[in-house]
Amino acid sequence: MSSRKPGHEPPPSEITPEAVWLSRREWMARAGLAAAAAGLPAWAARRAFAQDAPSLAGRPSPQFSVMDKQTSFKDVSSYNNYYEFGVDKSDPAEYAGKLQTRPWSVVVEGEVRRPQTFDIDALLKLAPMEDRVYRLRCVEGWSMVIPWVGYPLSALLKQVEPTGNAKYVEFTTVVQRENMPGVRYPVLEWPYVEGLRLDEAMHPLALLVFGVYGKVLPNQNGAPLRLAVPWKYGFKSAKSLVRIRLVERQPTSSWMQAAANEYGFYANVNPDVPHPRWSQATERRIGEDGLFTPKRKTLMFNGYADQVASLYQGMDLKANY
Ligand SMILES: Nc1nc2c(c(=O)[nH]1)N[C@H]1C(S)=C(S)[C@@H](COP(=O)(O)O)O[C@H]1N2
Ligand SMILES: [Mo]
Repeated sequence: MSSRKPGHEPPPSEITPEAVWLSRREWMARAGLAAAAAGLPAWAARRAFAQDAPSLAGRPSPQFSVMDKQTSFKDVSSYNNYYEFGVDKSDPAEYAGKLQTRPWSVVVEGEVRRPQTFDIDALLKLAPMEDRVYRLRCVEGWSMVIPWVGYPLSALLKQVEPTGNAKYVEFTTVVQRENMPGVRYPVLEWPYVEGLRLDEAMHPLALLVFGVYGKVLPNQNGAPLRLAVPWKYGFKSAKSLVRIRLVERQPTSSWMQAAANEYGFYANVNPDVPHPRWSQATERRIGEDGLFTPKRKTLMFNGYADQVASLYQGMDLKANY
């Protein structure tokens, strides 16, 4: 480890997950000590120290990044939807400190030639990390601009060799009953399940995310790994993944299960197709919400139409909402 010439930073791809994990433990210990010293509750310390999370660098990916002003780390990590921790925007930041993100593995199975269980440390090494700035548009009418760190989901799916029968991908996220106060309530059916068509999942924009702002993901953002599917409403970007199943038939997501007339399988951002309770024509960009700040016009496919519109050629996007 110490044989490097001074002045030579290791390239991001050479930063080992072991190093990430060690510094993470160190960070937790520091957070704990500081909490005790300051007489703070543990969650307050975790929040205060969130900015000191271990770094997770990626190479910049301008081709897959937007130029919009980025939402602050504070807003990205304190205004969240992660219903397993509660339905208020502040609940995930307050309660997700309890989520156990190690040990962690992800089962990839179903219509594949080589089903495998991947340890999180293997996943961190599977493909080169990239820095990508994506828009995130929540169906509730707000949006953010977030610098994720991750690599294309396709890199993982190729490892297991999908069979000709694989048409869809089903994503299942973690349930830790003791650590997730929200799963006591039947807001959704737990675990949280989402799905993509296989060609959507293989699209280069579909990102498997491990970090944000050059750091390991805060738990409230879906540690240790989550999806970012930027042309779809935020709920498609499932957090804290534990199972990925390649299937022949369209999966039923937790949101479809809860209200099929409100949440469809596709959930492509579309200003012309209103949700039954909310117009989707405009959005409030978090951090820009002054009293006189005009709302932004929501863009078709969240502004990613050039890259993804061809996936839906000939489809009725009102029927397939
Ligand atoms: N497991 C799980 N994943 C989830 C959710 C959730 O409640 N549980 N909420 C979704 C919704 S509605 C949105 S808008 C995004 C929010 O991601 P962020 O909090 O990192 O901005 O996460 C999505 N992924
Ligand atoms: Mo959302």
